[in-house]
Parts: sequence; C-alpha cells; structure tokens
Amino acid sequence: MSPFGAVSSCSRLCSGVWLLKPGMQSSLHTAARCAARDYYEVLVLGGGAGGITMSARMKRKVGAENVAVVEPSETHYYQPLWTLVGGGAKQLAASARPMGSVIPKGVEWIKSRVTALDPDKNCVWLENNIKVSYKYLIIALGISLHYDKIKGLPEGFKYPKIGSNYSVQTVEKTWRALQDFKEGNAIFTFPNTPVKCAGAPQKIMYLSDAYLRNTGKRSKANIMFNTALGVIFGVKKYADALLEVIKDRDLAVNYKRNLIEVRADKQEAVFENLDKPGVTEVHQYEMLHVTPPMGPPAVLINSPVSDEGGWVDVDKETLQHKKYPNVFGIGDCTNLPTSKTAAAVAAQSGVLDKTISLVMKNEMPVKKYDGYTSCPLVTGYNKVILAEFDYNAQPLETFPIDQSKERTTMYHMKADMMPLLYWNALLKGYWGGPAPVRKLMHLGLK
Ligand code: FAD
Ligand code: UQ1
Repeated sequence: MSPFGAVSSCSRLCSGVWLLKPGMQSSLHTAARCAARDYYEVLVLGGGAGGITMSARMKRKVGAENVAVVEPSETHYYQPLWTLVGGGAKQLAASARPMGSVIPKGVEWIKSRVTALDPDKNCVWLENNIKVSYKYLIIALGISLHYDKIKGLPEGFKYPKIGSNYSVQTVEKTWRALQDFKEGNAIFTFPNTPVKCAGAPQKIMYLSDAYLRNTGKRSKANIMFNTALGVIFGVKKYADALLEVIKDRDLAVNYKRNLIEVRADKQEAVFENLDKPGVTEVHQYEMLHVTPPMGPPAVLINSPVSDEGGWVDVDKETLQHKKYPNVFGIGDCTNLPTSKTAAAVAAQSGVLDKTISLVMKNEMPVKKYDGYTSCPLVTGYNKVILAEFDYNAQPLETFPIDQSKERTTMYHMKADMMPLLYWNALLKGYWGGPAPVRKLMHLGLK
C-alpha cells in the first residue's frame, strides 16, 4: 500500500511543482501525470549526466515503467560547455535543456529531493516525508559547491569583476568581468578540495589570456593561477605540456595558495599559504575567477552508503556498493579514485550497465572500470590538449597522435562534437566512452 495512497500521492507530490513551464516537452515522460508510486525496480537518484545516462540504460533492461529518477531541477545542464560560456565562445542557453526532455520517455520523473537513504530497508526518503522503495538503487547525486566556505561569498558575486564558471548563476559573470578588464591582476583559483573537471579552473585562464591578447589588453594584465595544489595537473605528460604553455604565455603560477576570503567591494582576494600556516596574502584584482570548494552532497554525509569522507563507497572496478549489493554509484558523488568528469561518467556507465545485468541474474560482476577519465584542456579559442588517463594517472589516449600537443581539431571536438555526443548518445545510454574507438584507432599501428 502506498504511504500516501493513490489520490493523495498526486496531491502531495503534485502541488504545483509537477506542472511544466510552457514550451517544456511534457509529452516525453510521465512527470506531469503524477503517476508516482512507492516502489520501483530501479530507482535512480539524480538527473545529471550519470543519472539520465543510467535511466536510459535501465529502461532498456527492465522497461520504462519500472524505472524512476529523483531530481528536483527543472533544467538539465551540459556543464562542460560552461568553460566556453565563461570565455564568451558559447551562449549559456546552449548548455540547457528542460529536464523533462532528457528523462527517457516513460521513465517516472519524481520531481523531489532525496533527504535520506535507508539501504538496510531498501528505501529512500524524499521531501515531505515521502518514502520510495526499490529493488536496485543507482546513486548519481553529483558534487556540491560550497562558495559559502569562502568568507564574503556568495554575496560578493553581486559586485562586478568576479565570476565563476562552476555555477549557472555566475558563469556569465566571468565573461562580463573579462570584457570589463582594463588593467591589473586577473586571478584564477583552485580550492583545497576535490573538484569536478580539475582542468576547468585553468582552462578559463588560458581563454582569458587569449581574449586579452586579441583585444590588445594583455600588456596591461598580470595573470596568475593561485592553486591549493602543488602541481599544475596530476598526469606528468600533460603537466609538462601545460607548463610550456604557461611559460610561453607569461602566466604566473603560485602553488599551495588557497582562497579564503573575497572582499568584493574592494576587489581584494585573500589567500592562505598552505606551506606556511597562519600566513595570508592579499591580492588586488581587476578580474577574479573563483573555483569553489566542493564536497559530497549533504544527503550523503554520514549516510550508510558513504565512506568516511561522505562519498558513495563503491568497488572501483564494478561500481557496486561495497556493503549493499543492490546499490550502485556513478559519477562525481562516488569515491572512485579518478578525476570527476562527464567523460568518466561515460566510461563508468558502460561498466555499470554490465555490473547490474549480472547482479540481476545473481551472477558476480566481472566488468572492470580502469578509471578512464578525460579533460579537454582548452588552451585558447582554437586549441585543446586532450588529456585522457586512467587510475594510475597514465595516459590512455583515443587517437594515435600526441594528444599533449595543442590542436585545433581537438578544440572542435570539444566545442562542437562533444555536445552532440553528450545529448544524443551519452544521455540516451549509447555511449560508454571511447574505448572501442581507441582500440580501432590503434589497430592500424600494431
Ligand atoms: P551532475 O551532472 O552534476 O548531476 C547531479 C544531479 O544530482 C544534479 O542534477 C542535481 O540536481 C541532482 N541532485 C543533487 N542533490 C540531489 C538530491 N538531494 N536529490 C535529488 N537530486 C539531487 N566533464 C568532462 O567530461 N569534460 C569537460 O570538459 C568538463 N568540463 C567541465 C567544466 C565545468 C565548468 C564544470 C562545472 C564541469 C565540467 N565537467 C566536465 C564535469 C562534468 O560536468 C561532471 O563531472 C558531470 O556532470 C558529473 O555527472 P554526475 O551525474 O555525477 O553529476
Ligand atoms: C567523453 O566521452 C565525454 O563524455 C561525453 C566528454 O564529456 C563532455 C569529454 O569531454 C570527452 C573528451 C569524452 C571522451 C571522448 C572522446 C571521443 C575522446
């Protein structure tokens, strides 16, 4: 028996939030029809890259009517485009689609937020104390942004000269700050936490450098990358290439510098020196790009499915939960020891599909995720270094060319091909990462 009953479920779940805005493609899925039930064979938490991809794959496996996705947002964003939006090369609107249009047809959209997980009872709790049970659970809740951990933010974003490509609210401010640049320091930060797309904090620096050169303002700019890390990138092959770019373009890198405060009214950024506890540095800025501290979603902290850090505790090769065999994790919310990207989600989705198939047949999962992840390092308006690597931080490149070189072809792949691949293949459950392409491409060389 449903905890809210057939009729009351509609009224409780539907109070306004189920209605779609004009123009949204309500016919593509069942969210607007309030058919929420209290049990699904497969329940997916999160309607981002990992959640939508897995619901498409699960629909093929068990039928749309047996799958539901819990997701509160009206809009699904292709976040990788935000680097280019912040650099003025793409419009924000191109990164957005109505959530209803990406949820696979027939799959239930539970437009709510997960508030607690109870894997011992095979159920989750949603807003308004609604309980939903499952046979299999896929957790794809992403990573949370914590601008509020920097003193003076997020309220500092109401001032000009400051932006952040990491949030839909602030990404267009990056482009405005860049266009507004007159003279002084352009500062780009990297926080002291795990992040998604670890290359993005520096990609916007390279775009800004290129923009200032194109507009004749580069000689008036002092560009610096203040990073909490001790290296520019975690894979030596690409780090070496990036350090060359940094030298060529006269960019300054300050390691072990962590942004702790923004005085946006005075255009000042305060950094702690991680090598010298208690020592802080204040920099005046003409432009500031903030990469916020990040962490696991609040609902996962101290949850039974999480490790001590709050990340979903999964087997690194099969993506099956280490303690609950009917629970799986994908993407940024997991403790998979690889760089958090949509490219990683793609490779993980193929493995997880196989893992779940076997678990459904009471067989042992065998497919092994190698940690594949990729970061198209945009180094200009027509240049990309395509970093691809595995759990061992070893390059795992798709194309039989030296991908550490800046290439225009790779820029077009990032800017024009990847969005198509994302919307039309990944989110539809047909793209499990480039491993088959890599094998084909490298065949000719053997
Ligand atoms: P997300 O796609 O973030 O989805 C998480 C979903 O969970 C969201 O829809 C959220 O609303 C939902 N959610 C959160 N809490 C709850 C809750 N309590 N209940 C229900 N739902 C909830 N990747 C690349 O591969 N290449 C790139 O070039 C690249 N560049 C990037 C540049 C930027 C500026 C950014 C921000 C990201 C970039 N990424 C890139 C990273 C990529 O976007 C993410 O790694 C990817 O989206 C992760 O997918 P996910 O499903 O784990 O999380
Ligand atoms: C990828 O698969 C992917 O997910 C769709 C991305 O996210 C947008 C990427 O940025 C990249 C680089 C890949 C890998 C794909 C190829 C063809 C190298």
